[in-house]
Amino acid sequence: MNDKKRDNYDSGAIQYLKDLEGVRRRPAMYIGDTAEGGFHHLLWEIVDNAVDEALAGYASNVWVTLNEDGSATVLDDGRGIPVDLHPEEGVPAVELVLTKLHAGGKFDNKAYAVSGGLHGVGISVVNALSEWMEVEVFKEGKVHHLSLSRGAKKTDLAVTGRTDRQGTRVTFKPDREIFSTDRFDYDRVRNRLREMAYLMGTSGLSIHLEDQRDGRRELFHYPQGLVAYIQDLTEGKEPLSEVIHFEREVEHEGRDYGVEVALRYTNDWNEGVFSFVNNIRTAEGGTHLAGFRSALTRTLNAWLRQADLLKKKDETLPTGDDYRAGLYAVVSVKVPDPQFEGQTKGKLGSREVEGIVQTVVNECLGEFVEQNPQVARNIVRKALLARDARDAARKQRDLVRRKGALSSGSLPGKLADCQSRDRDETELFIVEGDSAGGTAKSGRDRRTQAILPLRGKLINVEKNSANKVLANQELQTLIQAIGAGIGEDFDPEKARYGKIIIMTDADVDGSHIRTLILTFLFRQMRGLIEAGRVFVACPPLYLIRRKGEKEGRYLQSEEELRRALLEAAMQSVEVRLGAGEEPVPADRLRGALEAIDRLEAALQNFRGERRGLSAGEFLESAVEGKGLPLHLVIETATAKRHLFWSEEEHQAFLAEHSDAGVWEGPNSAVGREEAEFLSFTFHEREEVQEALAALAEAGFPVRLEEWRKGLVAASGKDERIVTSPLELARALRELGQKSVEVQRYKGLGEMNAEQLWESTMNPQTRKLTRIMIEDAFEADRIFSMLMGDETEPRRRYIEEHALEVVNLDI
Ligand code: TTJ
Repeated sequence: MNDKKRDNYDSGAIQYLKDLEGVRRRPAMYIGDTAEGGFHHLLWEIVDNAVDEALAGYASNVWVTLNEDGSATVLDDGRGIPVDLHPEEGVPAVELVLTKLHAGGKFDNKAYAVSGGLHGVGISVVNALSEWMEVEVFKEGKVHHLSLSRGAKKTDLAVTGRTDRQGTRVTFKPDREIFSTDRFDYDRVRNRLREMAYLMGTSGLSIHLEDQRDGRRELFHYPQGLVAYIQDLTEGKEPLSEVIHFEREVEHEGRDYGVEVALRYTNDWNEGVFSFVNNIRTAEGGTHLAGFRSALTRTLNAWLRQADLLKKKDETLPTGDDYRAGLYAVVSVKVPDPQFEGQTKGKLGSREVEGIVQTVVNECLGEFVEQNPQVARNIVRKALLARDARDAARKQRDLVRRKGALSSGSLPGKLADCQSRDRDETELFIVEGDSAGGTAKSGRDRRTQAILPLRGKLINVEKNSANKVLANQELQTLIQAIGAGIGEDFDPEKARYGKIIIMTDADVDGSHIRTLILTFLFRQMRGLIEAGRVFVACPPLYLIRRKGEKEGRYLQSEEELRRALLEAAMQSVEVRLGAGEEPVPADRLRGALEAIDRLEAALQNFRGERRGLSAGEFLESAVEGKGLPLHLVIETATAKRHLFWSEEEHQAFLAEHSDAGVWEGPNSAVGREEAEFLSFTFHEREEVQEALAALAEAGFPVRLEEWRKGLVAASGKDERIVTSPLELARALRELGQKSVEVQRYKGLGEMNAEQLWESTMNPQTRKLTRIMIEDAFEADRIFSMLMGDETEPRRRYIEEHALEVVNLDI
């Protein structure tokens, strides 16, 4: 590097780090939020980059691994991120894309690449929000390695070995300091990867997913692309035809657009239409969907007229709604520089696209119906039936309305209404069973909270016609209480409550009833869910209170319980740094407890049994001046263990044994079974060292020999000698536990009115989960499965998911 470049680079590097610190200060600006959504966003960002390489025709496999330590690895077999020096900045290109904000995805001219689309915040944002990140580029026989942490570079890019493979591998762990969750959700990841595989199937892409935490693995490979998507979406339904598929490229004002549509009609009355722009789902639709819908109605009605299928001259034609019944379709467009609008930027706004899609669908579908009159006839007949059913349902509603069930004037007797008429502050609790309903009635805030107990069997919306559903007593009660009508008459503005909250037990029955209610709302009052007004209450799992006291705290998770027990220790346990010494004062003890909590969290997924070194042995391996080890290499033949404290020592050792197969994590060139050496990285090293430093700051010993002398933890007469930080953590938790009572709740029925209010209904203290239709494909599939005719998949699904508080992937 010449001096000028170096100066450039140094001042650049400082600026980049500042930019990424800005990302850490305001993460939501870049990834939406710091909960589940933003957490997974980091993974989509990395995957998008690998998939772009496949889209460009240079990679055909992407491997995604969810690791035991909470990190994720993405590997592709593409060209590898460039490692050569950037001409102006004098830094390896790979380093630049990882450390410079908005440099991601810009090193190639990718008109419709995924990473240039909706997600595209750049991989430097992932770096900024990761506790650590390892990047390996396999190129021209060499392994180039770079490690980073929280936006900063930890090591320079260096060649660390030789390889036969080609591609890029990125492993990263989202930062616990930023995110409120620390777990990748398998279902969420699989749904997204599967969707990508469908959308990009025809380019030959295979996406491999493996969950190291439980061994699950799946391959997504759909060379038939959207046709396979629609086939799978309509599986188990009665189709009216094969999948109709067409794809066109269109030039418009000098720019290239792509339109691809796959559609199929089935015999059911639901609709499943999904739209995408540049391979990103547009949940709120937009101009492409509008163009598709109007062309569909126009083309089919034109065919209907010329085929003389109307019996009477003045008969009304089916409407767009009638053509939606039983329709399953994917509309995928490629748009240069797309404009997005709407609340979540999930709606395509680009005006020119409507006409482009319209023209393509008019032509292609027009041609299809000309050539397949039998299919066209079936589709059109179905729409005529839908039209008639719509008329009949209207009559039925009028009838029911006259009897009072749908009018807002009369309210069901079971409803305990609230006093307030200011809708924004009101809530309707739908409660399972009369007994919990009674408790809720006495526990509620009468001013703003209404209670509707539902009892007995709710009718299954998936299996019954609209008329029957409307005639069902329990559902009529619910429709009356909400007061906004249903189906096409549904008007969310008329809903009598601001929030609809479903409150059921956290068991199998509870989840079944919750699903029945959600299915009904999804099919008949979808607008409420879309507006984010439907919630699930989260009753607590535990009540913890000090012995002899009445007041306690409600806890929602094991994690909260762990913290609460340490907190209890704070109140009741004395710690002395040696026998006969003064107890550690309260402020220092608090600092120590926080450090211990951090230590336990960092070592929580250590999985010593798989690495051949326990968490305790790891801590014991600390060496003066060098700290904890960074790598462990195991010789498989002899089980001999080699520890390394630096990257250099580790690489030197491996280089010396470079003929031997080394397994270094999932998707290594050699399988774990065949390898002569297993190599592990202790990514938790830094976090553990920081926790130990915090413990030292609170006055606790740094060196192991000092711990060996024995510390004393005591609660009253119960005294324990501990000789390591982990033993201290265990003793504190056990002693803390003795001062409290922990009650586990199995259902709402175990709580009295006051407890139910305090733990589940009080807006100040409760927790609610908002139901969102994040994945309508999944929602539709799951509802059909849970409520449809096939019993086996339903049983399996309920068994797998019953105990999750709410997890319908919607
Ligand atoms: C860019 O243009 C020159 C050749 O390489 C192109 C490129 O960047 N390829 C690329 C990036 N392939 N794979 C990636 C990639 C893969 C993963 C897993 C993660 C990231 C951030 C990028």
